[in-house]
Amino acid sequence: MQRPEPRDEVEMLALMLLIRRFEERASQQYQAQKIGGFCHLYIGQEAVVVGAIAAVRDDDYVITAYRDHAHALARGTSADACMAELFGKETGCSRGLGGSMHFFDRSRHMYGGHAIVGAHVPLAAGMAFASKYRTEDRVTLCFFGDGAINQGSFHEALNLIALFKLPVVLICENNLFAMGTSVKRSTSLKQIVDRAEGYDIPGEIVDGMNFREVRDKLAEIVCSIRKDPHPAFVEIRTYRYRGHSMSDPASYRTKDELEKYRLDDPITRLRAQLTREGKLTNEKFDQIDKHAKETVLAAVKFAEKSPELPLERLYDYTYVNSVVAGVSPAKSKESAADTAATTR
Ligand SMILES: Cc1ncc(C[n+]2csc(CCOP(=O)(O)OP(=O)(O)O)c2C)c(N)n1
Repeated sequence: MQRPEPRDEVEMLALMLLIRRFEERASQQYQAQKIGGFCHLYIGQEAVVVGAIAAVRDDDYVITAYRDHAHALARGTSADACMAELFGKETGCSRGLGGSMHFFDRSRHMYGGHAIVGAHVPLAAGMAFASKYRTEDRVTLCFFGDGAINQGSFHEALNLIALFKLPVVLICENNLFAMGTSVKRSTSLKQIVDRAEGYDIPGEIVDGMNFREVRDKLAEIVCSIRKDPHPAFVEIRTYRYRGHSMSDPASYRTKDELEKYRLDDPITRLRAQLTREGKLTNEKFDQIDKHAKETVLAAVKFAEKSPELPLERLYDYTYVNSVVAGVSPAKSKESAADTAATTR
C-alpha cells in the first residue's frame, strides 16, 4: 500500500499559522461580543491536527469533539465559512446553526464538532464500520480529549471497535486538563495510552508539539490500517495555552508551566527545523504570517456582512429528511428541497 505523497511542510506550517491567527481573532471577536455561546480555542495544539491530516487522504473521515475550529480549517474548510459559523451566520459551515462546537463539512469528510464529551466515539465506530462494510480503504480519525477516556460511551465504542477490527485511529489529544481538572486527578492510569491495552488495541505515545513526529507516526499507522483494517490508539501529548473556554482564566496552573510549553511551541519548532534545513527564510515566514492574518481579517468582514438564517428555518436540518417524512409541517417547500439535498 502506497503512502500518500508527503504534503509540503511549508504549506503545513502555513496551515498551523492560519489556525493560530484564526483562533486569536476568534478570541478578540468573542470579547467584542460578536460571537455567542461557548468558544474553545486550540492555540498550542496545532501540530496535532495538522500532523494527523498531513498523514491521511482527503477522503478519509474526521470526527472530533467541541474544540473543533482547527479540524475544519485543517480539512480545508475556508476561514470565511468557519468565522461565519462562529458569528451564527447562514454562510457558516453549519449554516450558523451549530456555532463554535458544531463545525461540520460533509464535502471534506469532517463530521463534527460534538459537544457531549465522549459521545462522538461511537459515531466514529459507525463511520469506520460503514467503510469496512463497503470494503473501502478509508480510515477514520477520531479526535477526543483526555476527559473523554473515562466516559461510558468511550468504553462501549472501544470494545466494538476492537471486536470488529474497525479502521479507526483513536487520537487522544492529551492537553493535561479536562476543564480545570488535571488528568492526574481524573484518571487512575499512569499514562492514558494504557487505556487501549484493556481493549487489545495497539497504542503509542506521540509528542504533540512536534509536527513531524505526529505526521510520521500517523502515516505509519494509517498505512498499516489500509493494508489490513484494525484500530490504533495514539496518546498525543500537547498543551492548550488558553483556558478551557473563553470564560476560564486557567488559574489552576502556574505561569511557569505555561511558559515551559510556550518555549516548545509547535509553530516555532517547525519554523526552526525548516530554517535550519534551508527550506524557509525569515522573509518567507513573515509573508506566510501576513497572508494568514489577512485571510482571517477578511473572514471577519465576510462573517459580519453575511445574513443570519431566518428564524423560521431554525429547526431545519434537525432530522434527516424530516420535512419529506412530514415531521415538520411548518417548513416551506423550498426548505424541504434544501433539506433533502443536504441530507442525501
Ligand atoms: C458528558 C459530558 N459531561 C460533561 C460535559 C462538560 N464538559 C465540557 S468540556 C469538558 C472537559 C473535557 O475535557 P477534554 O475531553 O480533556 O477536552 P479538552 O477540553 O481538553 O479539549 C467537560 C467535562 C460535557 N460536555 N459532556
